[in-house]
Amino acid sequence: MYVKALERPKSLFGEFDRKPGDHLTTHYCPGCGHGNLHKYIAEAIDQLGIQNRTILVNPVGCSVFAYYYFDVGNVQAPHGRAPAAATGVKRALPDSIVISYQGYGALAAIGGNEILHAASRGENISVFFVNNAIYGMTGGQMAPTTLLGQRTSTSPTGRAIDREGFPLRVSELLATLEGPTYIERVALYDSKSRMRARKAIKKALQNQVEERGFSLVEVLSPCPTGWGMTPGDSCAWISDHLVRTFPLGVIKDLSAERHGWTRRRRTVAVEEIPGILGRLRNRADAPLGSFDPGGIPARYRNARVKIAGFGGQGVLFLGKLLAEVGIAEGFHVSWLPSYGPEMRGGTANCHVNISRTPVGSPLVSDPSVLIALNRPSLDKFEREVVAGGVIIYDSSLIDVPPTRQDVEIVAIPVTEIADRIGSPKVANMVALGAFMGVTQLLGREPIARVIKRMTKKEALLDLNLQAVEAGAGFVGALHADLWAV
Ligand SMILES: Cc1ncc(C[n+]2csc(CCOP(=O)(O)OP(=O)(O)O)c2C)c(N)n1
Ligand code: SF4
Repeated sequence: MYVKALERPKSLFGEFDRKPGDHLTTHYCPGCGHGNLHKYIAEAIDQLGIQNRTILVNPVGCSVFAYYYFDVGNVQAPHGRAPAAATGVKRALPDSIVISYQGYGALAAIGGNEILHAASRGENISVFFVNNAIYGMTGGQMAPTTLLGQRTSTSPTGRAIDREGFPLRVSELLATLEGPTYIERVALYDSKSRMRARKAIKKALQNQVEERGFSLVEVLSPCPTGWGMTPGDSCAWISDHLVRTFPLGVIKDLSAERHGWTRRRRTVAVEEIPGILGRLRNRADAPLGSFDPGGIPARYRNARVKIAGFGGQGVLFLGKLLAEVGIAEGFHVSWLPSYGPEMRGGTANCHVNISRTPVGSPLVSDPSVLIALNRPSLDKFEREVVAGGVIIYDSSLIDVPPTRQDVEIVAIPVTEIADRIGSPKVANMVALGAFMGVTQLLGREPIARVIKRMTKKEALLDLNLQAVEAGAGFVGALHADLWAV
């Protein structure tokens, strides 16, 4: 009689589809630690009963093909970006159990920033990372964790402090942050250390199931190929050398005191959906301020506006103001600034969407309205305007008018009007008035309200309001049928 003591965990496939003609072997080298680690993770998934809600974020590195072996949900992240991808998956599917699996090159070198911030945010994910002190997949190059004196393909005479600096202890570094809940370093070199690793892996997953927050297990793992050793010597090298620089044990553990650590989206009950859709529809149909929506020329109802000029002309403020008024009027809006490195005198432009339907992208690459306040801006953006759109430009600064025949052209001496009112600073408000008059999109009353709220200098308030009226009045004279002041 025999007792079956070892069984393949259900969360690992029995056969692998990776290579035609070979369904039974993995791609790992003999004696590699990745295989053990896969098995322990799969066992823990089985024991916790979470196979059907586990999503493994696969890295780039030796374990890039992990999705051939794990019978769970799988996502492939670019090199080093697994914690960011895991964050996205977990936020989108808070009930899933998300594993970020990485080598140390991915985690401590190119992805150092990703792991730092995922840990600092305390994402409720489980991170398993394999420290084999080199870059395995690409040929055994030096990694941040390479030991002092260790020879690798890129440190053939041994890692030296004066050339390559010290090995990086990421686990200790992360443990200084408030975000992480549980961090432990384990190893795979004998049966005792493997048992310890098993327990730590299960704990990291259990923490996530119980919503205890960010858990990370660092695994000192043999890489016979990269180290140029036999599997047996690799295990001995871990216990004799690697653990001296990377001591084993629990580095941080707040598991007992943390819970409810998942960021939950508000779930919507099925019966709520008609009400929500009704609200959205009403919003899109809502009367627009003091204006009859029928009065807005159809081409401006989902206005895509680009405003451009010199830095210091108030281009960005004008865009912000349009967006704020749009919000006050119940539109969907976005505002995206773009400016050069100079604080003054450089170029500046901004993209504004004021739309009756949700805005897909804040980028306005095909404006229906261009407000150009200097010549370089007109030269640069004139050709972007959609046919049937409008170009409003400052004719006091731009002496060469636009050449487009398929758009409406509104020349308005913005700077001159502002000077006459009393300050060149209010040129942007003159342009706002022109926009208001031409598009009929935003009401005078909400504009005045938002200007009052956003004008910091009391002395400028009256000038701003006058400037808007003057701009609107100027184009009103041109568009008497649309705007009467
Ligand atoms: C953005 C990017 N940079 C570099 C690479 C090349 N690259 C692939 S795997 C790898 C190193 C992997 O080492 P590690 O993360 O330690 O995993 P291991 O292979 O040791 O398991 C590198 C540098 C890449 N694929 N993508
Ligand atoms: S190179 Fe090293 S880490 Fe990669 S599969 Fe081979 S033994 Fe494993």
